[in-house]
Amino acid sequence: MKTSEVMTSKLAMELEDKYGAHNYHPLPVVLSKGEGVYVWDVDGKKYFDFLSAYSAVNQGHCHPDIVNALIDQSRKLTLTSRAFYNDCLGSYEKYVTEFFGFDKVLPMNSGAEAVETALKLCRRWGYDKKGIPENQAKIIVCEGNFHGRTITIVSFSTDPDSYGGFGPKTPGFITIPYNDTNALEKALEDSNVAGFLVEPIQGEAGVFVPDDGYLAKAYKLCKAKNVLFIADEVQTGIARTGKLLACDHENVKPDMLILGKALSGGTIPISAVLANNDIMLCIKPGEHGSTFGGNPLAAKVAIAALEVIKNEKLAERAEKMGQLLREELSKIKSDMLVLIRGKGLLNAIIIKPKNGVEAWDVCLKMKENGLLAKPTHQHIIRFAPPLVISEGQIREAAEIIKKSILSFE
Ligand code: IF1
Repeated sequence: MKTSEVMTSKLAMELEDKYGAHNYHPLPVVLSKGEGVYVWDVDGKKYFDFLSAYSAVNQGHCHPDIVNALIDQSRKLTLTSRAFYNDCLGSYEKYVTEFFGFDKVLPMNSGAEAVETALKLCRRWGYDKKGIPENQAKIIVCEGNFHGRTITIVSFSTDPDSYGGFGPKTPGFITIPYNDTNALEKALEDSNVAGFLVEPIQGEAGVFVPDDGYLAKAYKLCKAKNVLFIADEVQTGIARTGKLLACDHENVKPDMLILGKALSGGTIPISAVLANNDIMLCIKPGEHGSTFGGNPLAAKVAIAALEVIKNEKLAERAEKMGQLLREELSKIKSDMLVLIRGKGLLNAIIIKPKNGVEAWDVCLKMKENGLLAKPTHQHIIRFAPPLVISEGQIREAAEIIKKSILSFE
């Protein structure tokens, strides 16, 4: 492509189709700019971003404080590898462990890498500290889970689109129904269980909010059987659900906390596993790591991203704006809108198909009207705007959602 060629929507989609793997089915919109709660397409049309890159952009697109931290550090030192020390990582490790209240952090890059790290840590703790016989450790996971796309993670997925055609599966996982403490209690009878990996709210499953008390009961059952409670807060964490962590709604302090996405404010991939010494020190030098894990650039960006969460009180804002959004959506009178659910600013609606119109068509109509969202599974539309959204913007966005749904009446 000649550099002078204008990037039109048509050209952008053609290039991706011709030269990119077909592992996604994006909504037909080509974005070129983001700021706060808004994104713009290549033709200059402005949209509310109601997906926030699946909760990676909690602080709003291109937040100036985070971008400035990125620019400043990128002019000094971006990557040393962990073969050497650098002058940023230690301060970040102190900052983030104090921010979330753990002894130590193991810095990684993608959410899936952090989940894999937690699984390795859990198994190693099971052998070294719980005395599980070698290669017998089991980890309990929930039906409807989404923890990433690696072979081990999809091995314990219950979604054929995730695991189909990628066998053989990694062994050592027990699957139980989500939001079912009786099933968990039964599974915990197995003395070789080392951990329970759970999303405090199942995002991909369609913003499935468990019953009040589920997390606290599950945690208690795990402690009674000396099993690690591992919270995957890659999507629910960092203020998204109206508290710093979704576990905070039930005052549950997980044994291992997995973070990603908004840990960088959506600038570069940054993830982490936090735990106390008795777990974290089970992994010895040379037994785990990654080229970019804990790089100086990520260290500075992550501090800036968390400072924004704290200074702009984004958890409190998510709580308030989420309530307002659900209130506004509940005023929409349409038999297509059958359910609204969520916590903070992690919400979803369920669309009942009507005259062949499905959630995808509603998303296309919302796009036309200036709001971007995408269905998860066939009939569920997730609404997760950046947490910096204002009351006026919530009302304006709700109007767009209402107008779009009623256009099919
Ligand atoms: C995609 C879903 C959401 C996650 C939880 C770990 C990860 C994710 C709870 C892995 C990632 C992303 C992946 C992204 C779309 C998005 C997603 F639709 F795929 F399922 F949010 F619900 N734990 N979720 O939600 O983190 O390796 O992606 O950094 O397109 O696959 P990652």
